[in-house]
Amino acid sequence: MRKPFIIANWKMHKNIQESVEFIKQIRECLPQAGVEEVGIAAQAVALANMKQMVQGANLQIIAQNAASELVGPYTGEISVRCLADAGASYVMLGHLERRRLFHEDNETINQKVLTALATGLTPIICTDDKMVQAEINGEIHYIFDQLKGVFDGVAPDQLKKIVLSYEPSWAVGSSQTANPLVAQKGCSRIREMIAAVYGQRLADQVRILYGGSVNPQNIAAIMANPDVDGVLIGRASLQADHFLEMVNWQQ
Ligand code: 3PY
Repeated sequence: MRKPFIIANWKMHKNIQESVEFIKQIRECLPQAGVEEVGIAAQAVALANMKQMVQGANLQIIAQNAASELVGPYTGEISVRCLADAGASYVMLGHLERRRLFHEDNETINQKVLTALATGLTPIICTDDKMVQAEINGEIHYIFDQLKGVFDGVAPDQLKKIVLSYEPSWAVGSSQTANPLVAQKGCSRIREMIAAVYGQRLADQVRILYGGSVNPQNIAAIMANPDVDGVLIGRASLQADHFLEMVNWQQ
């Protein structure tokens, strides 16, 4: 049984005070940990303050990026060690905006994945829609290559813990309507790829989330798909009442 995982991706929107205030507003109204996992991916400097506010609530603190090296002369980078110290339990890696704006490639993301795993921080590996485009053009290989590169050196028992997400580029940071069928198709293709490389048993255990234009109106339809185990929410997660509506989508 894969537990649903609902994540707010705040990108670079909230400062420390706003992040803390948000947690104060929502922490009493979160679903039970047994029912669903909830997380917020915030700016690194806000994580420690946010962690202090969580106080036993069902809320994971998530970093949005990390350095690929564990320690060393990398001015301006933030290590997974520091993120873990600050209270992060997960780190998002390879988000479309990192790939598109900061030119991160599969090799870099793979290095970050291995470094995170080595320190006990669980990676949330983001992938985009190259698969769907390739499929339309009659080529369905690209996403397999992309994912294979990102998983290089990841052992099967490590894979079980990893979370994946599928975020079509046209839906990220846009107000386009997310399509539940596209969400299901993307997530199921990724699961097929995992099954091809790691076997069906492991593929059935890995959580695969959908990201892009999720909002209170469409979350239930997206979550109703058998291969969609959760969502990464951009803009619609910035308002506490909207986020609460979405984490309580089952009610
Ligand atoms: C979006 O919905 O814009 C996202 O980037 C989710 O990660």
